[in-house]
Amino acid sequence: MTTFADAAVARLDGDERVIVETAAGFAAKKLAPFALEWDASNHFPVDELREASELGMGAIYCAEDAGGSGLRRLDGVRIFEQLAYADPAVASFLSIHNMCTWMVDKYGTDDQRSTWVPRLATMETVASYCLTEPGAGSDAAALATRAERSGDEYVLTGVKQFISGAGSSDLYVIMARTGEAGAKGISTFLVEKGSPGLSFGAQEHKMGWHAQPTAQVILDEVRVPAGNLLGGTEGIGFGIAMNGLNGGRINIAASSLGGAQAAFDKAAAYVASRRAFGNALIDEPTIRFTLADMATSLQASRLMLWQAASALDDDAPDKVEQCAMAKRFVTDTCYEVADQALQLHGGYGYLTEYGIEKIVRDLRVHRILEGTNEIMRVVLGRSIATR
Ligand code: FAD
Ligand code: 2MC
Repeated sequence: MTTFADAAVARLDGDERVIVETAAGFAAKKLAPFALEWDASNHFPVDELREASELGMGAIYCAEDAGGSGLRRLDGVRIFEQLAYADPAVASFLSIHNMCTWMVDKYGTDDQRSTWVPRLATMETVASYCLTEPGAGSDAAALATRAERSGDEYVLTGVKQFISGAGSSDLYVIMARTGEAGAKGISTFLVEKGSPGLSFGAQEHKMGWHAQPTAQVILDEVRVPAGNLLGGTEGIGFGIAMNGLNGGRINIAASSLGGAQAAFDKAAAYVASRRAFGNALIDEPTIRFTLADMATSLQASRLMLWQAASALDDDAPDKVEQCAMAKRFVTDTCYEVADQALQLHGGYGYLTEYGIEKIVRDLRVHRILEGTNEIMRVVLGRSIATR
């Protein structure tokens, strides 16, 4: 069956299509066959992530001079859709790693870029993004982790909450306070695993995202060289964190799209073969209407994501709003599509082996993290009110 997603890819130009097909081929071979097993065993597939990096997926939209792939955000969201078609949890982690890599590439000093970006691109170094704290989630600018200058070092103390990759990752990109209260007093630091005073909380037990770890990152007077202050300037860390998240938000949404597309394809095939009341379920008009609405939702999500990604590529004046709008719409809409796909499977959708309930569990958290969907509305609402 040719889906509308396939048709959208078929219309891309040659290079664009090769990028998408490379990601799809990798995902089908290296991720999809193992997704249920990794979910059941809480396995974080770092070896497969490193294989993805051999295809340029460790530093997708970073500059080539430092080892990045030099692709566009638009290519990025298409890649994450394909990876998530196989496993939304693994795709989402790779999107976080790419967010961190881009932050170092974009804002790092020459030394920081040449030291870290090549290793991040090959995923010899895997990175985690550390903004959230127990007392500061949505209100990220209220973070309390402190970084005090001491000679040619900084000393970091505080707790980061819900950190994806915590304990496994090699590099922690940490937002900490070096100055006044609020956004302007925040700086960003690169902290290596193994630094004395750096430890991790117990692994959280979660509804989904089982194929990647989540835990606290605990900093107890962790000393880092002053050269690990990202960009070499205090007070610019909140802007670095937020600009990283603009891309992160559309990549997480692309992971929702890939997961929902997979759930839709399974549901469309299922209702074509399942018989009830003397006919295939797909011959029931209300079921066809449901599929029609689901396909429309997926296509609307895809177009919105591509537009928001292009806004980032073009550094458009409304890029923040476009990314927030796409994150809110796509993660809500695609969660709904995945849930409808489960419903169309009847009781079988609730069984693990059909792979639908995992998609629903994985996609649920996309409405919460990288800025909750309420915060996306806050961002948009402020923009509308101050026009
Ligand atoms: P709160 O901020 O306490 O919000 C609670 C509720 O209030 C939410 O519904 C929220 O939308 C609502 N709310 C808050 N303020 C407003 C408002 N002004 N108007 C309307 N509603 C509002 N963080 C990282 O830094 N790095 C990671 O790698 C990372 N990974 C994560 C992985 C998982 C599995 C999870 C669950 C979370 C992860 N997070 C990570 C944290 C995530 O970003 C936060 O959970 C999220 O930003 C919300 O913060 P909070 O949980 O403290 O909720
Ligand atoms: N892009 C670029 N800059 C941004 C920005 C964005 N998306 N959002 C805010 N800024 C800038 C803003 O322009 C301002 O800069 P300046 O002082 O130069 O004018 C500065 O940041 C402070 O912004 P606000 O005055 O709007 O700050 P406020 O504290 O009122 O609100 C808010 C900020 C709510 C938008 C921000 O705290 C937020 O996005 N919260 C959600 C937190 C979040 O997304 N967490 C995700 C954690 S990561 C994760 O979940 C993973 C899975 C990895």
